[in-house]
Amino acid sequence: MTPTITAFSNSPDGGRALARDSRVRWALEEVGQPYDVRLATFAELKEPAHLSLNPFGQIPTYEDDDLTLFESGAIILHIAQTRPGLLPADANARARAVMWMFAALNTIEPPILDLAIARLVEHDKPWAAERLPLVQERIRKRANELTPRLETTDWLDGPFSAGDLMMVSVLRRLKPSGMLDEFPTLAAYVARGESRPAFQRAFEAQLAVFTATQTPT
Ligand code: GTB
Repeated sequence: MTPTITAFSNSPDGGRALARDSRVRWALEEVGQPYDVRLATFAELKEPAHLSLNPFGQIPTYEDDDLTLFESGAIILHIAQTRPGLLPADANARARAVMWMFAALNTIEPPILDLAIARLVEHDKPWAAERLPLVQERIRKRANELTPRLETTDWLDGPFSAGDLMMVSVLRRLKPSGMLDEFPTLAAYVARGESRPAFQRAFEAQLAVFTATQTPT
């Protein structure tokens, strides 16, 4: 059966592939798995039909036969475990690729998410100007810790894996703030990820949705 994922019908990312359906699209493209997309508005995400797929009322979700998943990490791990292309065969190398997926989601993404919230949601709070540099410093700390790992190799641990797919996807969220440019090694790593044909296909697919749903002026 062809899996179905969910995505925003009108993504606030402006077609830049920053919403989390894009990382799932990329994983599906990497393994050559065709997929369908069901689009949802913010309001539809909070209706019972979608809440039965994801109790948190968010995208992305993944449905394939009798399996329904939410959480982009769980979805990509499932895709990588059930189709060749995103995880090494060697058991230890496989465990390390999964470790990098968790590092991306659990160590690198939280301060990046805090920055997005600080810029988009909290910017008019009286304490915003004081908080922003603290959040930026937490990102710089992690970025500087990650940088040496990528100074002499293209990918985190051997060939491109689901760990790289997740790390590149997470680091891309530093682009709107301009902070990715502070870290040339990481910016080059992200550019390598984005130059992969599978990423390009995923990017074009989400952009086509965004373009089609824009109201002509
Ligand atoms: N932990 C979950 C996962 O990894 O799947 C988080 C899922 C999540 O945050 N989904 C967001 C969502 O559905 C979309 S991706 N939000 C709607 C809601 O909560 O009501 C987050 C996102 C949103 C917008 C941008 N952007 O505009 O750039 C980027 C990322």
